[in-house]
Amino acid sequence: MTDKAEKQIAELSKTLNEHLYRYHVQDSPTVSDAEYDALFKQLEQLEAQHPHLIKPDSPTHRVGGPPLEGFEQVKHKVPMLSLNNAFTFEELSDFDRSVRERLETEEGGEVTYLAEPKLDGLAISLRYESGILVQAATRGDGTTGENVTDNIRTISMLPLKLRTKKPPAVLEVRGEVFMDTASFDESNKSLIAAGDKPFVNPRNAAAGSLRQLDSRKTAKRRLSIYVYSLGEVEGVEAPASQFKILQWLSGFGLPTNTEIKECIGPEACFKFYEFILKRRPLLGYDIDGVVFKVDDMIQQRELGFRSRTPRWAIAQKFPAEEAQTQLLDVEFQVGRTGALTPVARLEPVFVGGVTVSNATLHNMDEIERKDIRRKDTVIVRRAGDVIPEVARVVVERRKKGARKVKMPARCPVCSSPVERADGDAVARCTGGLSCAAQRREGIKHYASRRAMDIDGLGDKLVEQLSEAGLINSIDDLYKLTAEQLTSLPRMGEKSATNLLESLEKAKQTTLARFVFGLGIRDVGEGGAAALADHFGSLDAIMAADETSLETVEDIGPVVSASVVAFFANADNRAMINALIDHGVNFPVLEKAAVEQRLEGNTYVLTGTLSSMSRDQAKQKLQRLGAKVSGSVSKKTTAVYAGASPGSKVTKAESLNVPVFDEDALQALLNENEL
Ligand code: D41
Repeated sequence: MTDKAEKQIAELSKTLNEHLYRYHVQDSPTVSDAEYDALFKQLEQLEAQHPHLIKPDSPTHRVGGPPLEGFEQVKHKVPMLSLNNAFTFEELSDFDRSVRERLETEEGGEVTYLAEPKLDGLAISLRYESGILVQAATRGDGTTGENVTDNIRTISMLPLKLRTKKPPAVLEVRGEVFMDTASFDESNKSLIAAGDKPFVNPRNAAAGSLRQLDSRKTAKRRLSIYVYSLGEVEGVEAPASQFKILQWLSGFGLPTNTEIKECIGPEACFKFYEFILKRRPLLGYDIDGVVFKVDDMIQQRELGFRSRTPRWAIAQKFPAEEAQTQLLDVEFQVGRTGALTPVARLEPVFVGGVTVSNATLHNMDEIERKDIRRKDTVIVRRAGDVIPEVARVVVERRKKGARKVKMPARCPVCSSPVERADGDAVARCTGGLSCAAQRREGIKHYASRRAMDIDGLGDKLVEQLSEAGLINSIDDLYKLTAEQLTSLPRMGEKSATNLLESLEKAKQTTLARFVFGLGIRDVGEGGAAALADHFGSLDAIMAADETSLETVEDIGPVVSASVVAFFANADNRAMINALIDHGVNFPVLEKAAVEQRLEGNTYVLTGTLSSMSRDQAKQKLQRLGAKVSGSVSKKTTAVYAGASPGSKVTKAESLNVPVFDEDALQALLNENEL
C-alpha cells in the first residue's frame, strides 16, 4: 500500500512540477488550470494520508506554512555585493574606460559586456544542496540577511528541485524577487475589496509579501524571480562567462531574464539601454535601469572589488521621473542638532511610482540657487528609492509678487532663536534639549541601527510615542510600560512585549555605539569609535579637554569643541546618568570577548597594503580571533589582496575562495574593532 502511494506521490509531484515549469518558464502550458488543481488536490490527499512520504520538492510546500515569530538571521557565506550607479552616458563611458585601463586592454580593443534589465525588486540568495532548495535569504546588509525560505517556496516559477540528474553539491544563486504589473493590479484589487490599503507600487508589494511572517499570505500573492549570479558553488565548475552562467542556470530550470544582450564596447551598451528604455512599458514588470557586467569571468576576477561593489559591473539608471505640481508651502524641519531644513509641502502628485506630498529643499542656498518662491509651480523629481526633491521652478507660471522663502527667526517647534554661526552652512535652533523636535530626533538617532540598535523602535514608532507624550527624552524609553504601549493604536500585547524586550536587550552595548548614540554634533560613527578606542571609558571621554581630544587620530578642533560643549551641558550629563541608572552598560571588553568576533575565520593576506603593513593587518585580525595563514586552501574564509598580489589570488579563485581588496579589509576591521 505504502509502496503504491510512494510511487503515486512521486509521480504526481513530478507531473505538477513539470506543469509549473512549462507554464512559468517555457510559457507553454499543456494543461488547464482546472486540471492542474485536480492533480494538486489528489497529491494533497495522498500526502495527508502518508505524511512521511512528502518529498522536499513537493508542490504542496508552495502553499505556505504556519506563521513565524520572526525571521532567523542568515550569514551569507559569499557576501552579496551592491552595484555602482551611472546616471549619464559619460559615467558609463568612464566606467568602460576604467575597466579597459585595469585590464590593460590593447589600443582600440573593446570589452564585452552582458546587459540585463535592472529589475526593481529585492535581491535574494537561494541555496540548493544536492539539487534541493534548502534556504532562501534576503540580501540584508550584504553580509547578513533574513531567512525567508517559506515565502520563497511559494513562488511557483521557482523550482524546489533543480532539473538535472547530477546536481552540484552546493549551488547558491542570487537573483531578484519582484511582482509583475498584472499580479500587482490583481493584489491591489483584492486588498481594496477586503477593505485593506493597497500597495503603493510593485516593489513595495514584493517587499511586503517577502517579509510576510505568514507564508500562506505570501502564497496568495504572485511573486516572480529571475536569477542572475552565483554565490557559493561546490562540486561543479561554473561556466566562464556571465552569459554562459545564465544559460547554465536556465538549464537547471531556474528562471532567468531573456531580455539580455551581449554588447561589445560602450556604444553597443548605449544602444541596448535605449532599446530597453523603449521596451520598458511592454515588459510587464518594473525596471529602473540596465546592468552591464563584464562578461568574461577571468576579466571579472582580474577587476575584483572595491569594498562592497564589483569593479566589473555598473547599473545605468533610467532618468528620474519628473512631474509638475504646486508648492503649497515651505516648512522648516528641526533635526537632531537643531539644524533647520526647508521642506516643500506639495499638492500630492504621482511620480516615480509613489504619491509625493513632501520634498526636500536641502538648504537656503539651494532655494536661492533655484529661486524657489512660495506658491510656485514646481517640477518634482524622484528616482528609485531616493528622497524626492524639487528640481526646478516653472517660472512662466509664477504669480506676480510671489514671496521669497525666508529662514524663520525663531524655531517653529520651540520658538527659541535661530542662529547661523559663522562658517556653518546651516541655521540652527538654539533650544538644545529644551526643543521637543531636537529631543525627538535625538531619540530616533539613539535607537537607530548603527547606534543602540533597538530592534523594532523605528522612526515612526518614536514619533508615535512622542506624540502620545510617552517619551520626552532618551531615558524615558526605559520608563515605558506594557500598559502604556498597548494603549497606543496598532500596538498589541505581543508588539509591546517585544519592544520592551529589545530595549532591555540593547542596554548591553559598546562604548562606541553609546557615544555615537548620544548624538553629539559632528561626532559620527567613526569619531565615536575613535574616542572609545582612545579613551577606553566614558568617564575619560567626559573628562577630556580640547587639547587631549585633539591628540586622538581623526579628531580635529571642530569635533573636539563639540565634544567638550556636549559634556559641559548639565542636561546632557543628567541624561547620561539616568541612562546608566537604567542599566545601560558598555563593559570594557576583555581581550577574550574582543577575540570572539572573527573567530573561526581564516584569512590570507597578499600583495602590498597601502594603509598598514601586512604584519599590522595580521595582528589586527588575530586580535579579533581570526587565523591568518600563509597559504590558500579550501578552508580559507577570504583572501585580502593589496597591490601586485601574486599567485595566491589565482589559487583562491580556483578554489572559489572570495578575494577582496584593501578597502574591504579596512571595512572588515572597522566593523569588528571596538
Ligand atoms: O536586476 C537586477 N536588479 C540586478 C541586480 C541584476 N540584473 N544584476 C545584479 N548583479 C549584481 C552583481 C553584479 C553584484 C552580482 C544585481 C545586483 N548585483 C544587486 N541587486 C541588489 C544589490 C545588488
